[in-house]
Amino acid sequence: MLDPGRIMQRCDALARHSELPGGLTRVFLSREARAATDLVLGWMREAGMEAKLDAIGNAQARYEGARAGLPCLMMGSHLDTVRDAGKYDGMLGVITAIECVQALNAAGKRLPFAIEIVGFGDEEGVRFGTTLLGSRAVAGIFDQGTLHAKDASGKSMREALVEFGLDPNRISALARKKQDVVAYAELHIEQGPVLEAEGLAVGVVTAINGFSRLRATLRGVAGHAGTVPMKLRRDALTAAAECVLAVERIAKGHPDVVGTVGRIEVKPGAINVIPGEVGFTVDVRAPQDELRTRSVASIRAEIESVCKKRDVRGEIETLQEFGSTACSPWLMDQMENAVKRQGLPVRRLPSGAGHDGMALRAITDICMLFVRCKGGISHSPLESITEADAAAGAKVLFDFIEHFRLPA
Ligand code: HGY
Ligand code: MN
Ligand code: MN
Repeated sequence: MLDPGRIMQRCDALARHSELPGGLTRVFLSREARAATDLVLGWMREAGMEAKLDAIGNAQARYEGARAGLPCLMMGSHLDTVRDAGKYDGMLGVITAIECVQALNAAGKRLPFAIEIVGFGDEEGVRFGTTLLGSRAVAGIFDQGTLHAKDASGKSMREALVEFGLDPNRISALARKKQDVVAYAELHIEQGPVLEAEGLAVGVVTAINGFSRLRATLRGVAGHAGTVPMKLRRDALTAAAECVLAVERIAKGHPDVVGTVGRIEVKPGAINVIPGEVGFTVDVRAPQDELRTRSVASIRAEIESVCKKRDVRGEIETLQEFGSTACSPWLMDQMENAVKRQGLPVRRLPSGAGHDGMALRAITDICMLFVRCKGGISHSPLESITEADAAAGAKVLFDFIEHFRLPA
C-alpha cells in the first residue's frame, strides 16, 4: 500500500541534512550529502532492495525481477540541491520510486524486469559548476576532465571524492550497458506554473530543454575610488553590469529563450576600490538547440563588444552544454495510460528545467512524470506540494510500473 504521508515525512527528513542554518543547501560530496545518502540507502533496504553507495557518490539500489539478472527499469532523481533550495526538487522522485518498490515488495510481487533506483549525487552542479555528474557516470558519458574542476575553496573534485571515501578511478566502471537498462522513468516536481494554472495534479513530459552554461571573466584595472577620474577608469564591474543586462535583453528577444546570470564575483570587493576583475555565470535554455546556440552566439558577441568599448579584457568559457532531449513516445504512451487508469486528466508538456534523464538518454529511452508544485515555484524555500499531489504522483508511477511492457 502506497503511503503518501511517509513520502512527505521523508522529504522533510532529508531536508534536515543541510549546510544552511534554517534552510536547505546540500551540495555534492558534502557531510550533509553523506548523511542524506545514508538515510536513502536505509530506506532502499527497508523496501527490500540491495543498496550501495557507488564510486561517484550515487545511492544505487536494485529490486530483482521474477528471476535474477533481468534488465531493469531504472528510476530515480537527484539528492543534491541548489543553495537555499526547496525540499522536493530531486528528492520527491527518489522517495516516490522507493515507495513504489516498498509496495511491490510488501505484496511479494516480482515483475518480468528488475527495478533499479538511483539517487544521483550531483545533478545541480552547484559545487563544481558542471551538472549531471552522477547520471553521466551511470550513462558512461562522465568526462574524466571534470575531476580537475575546483570548488570555491580550491579543492578539486578528485580530492573531494577521495575525502568522501571514494575511488575516482572506479567511476568509469559505473557505466551501464544499453542492454542492462530497458528504460529510465523519473518523477519530478514541474518547477513551473502550467499544471497549477490548469488545475492538474500530474503531467507527462514530452522533452527536456537543452542548456548552455558559460562563465565570463572581465579584467579591467583596480584603482582608488577617490582619485581615479571617471573618464580614465577601466571598471570591470560596470562592464559586467552592461553584459548582464545584455543577457536579459537577448533572452527577452525570443519567447522560448531564457537567459540568467545567477552568480557574480567582484574582486577585490572593497567599497573604496574600483573593481579590477569580475566573474559571472550565464545560463541559456531553449527548446530547440539551434535557437539556443544562436542566442549564446549573440551573448558572446555582445560581451566582446562591451569589453572593447570599455577597454577591459574579456574571457568566456563554456562550462557545459546539453542538447534538448526528447522523451520516447512508447514510454510517454505508457505513462499517459497510467494517468488515465488513475482517473486523472492527461496533459503533455515540455520541461524548462534540466534533469538526469538528459544524461541517461545516452544509453536508454526516457520518460518523466511531473507533479504540480505551488505557484510553480522551485529552487526556493517556498517550493511546496500537497500530500494529495504526492499521492497522485505515486499512484500513477506505481500503475506505470505494474503495467510496464517492454518494447515489442
Ligand atoms: O538547472 C536545472 O535546470 C536543474 O535544476 N539542474
Ligand atoms: Mn533543480
Ligand atoms: Mn531537479
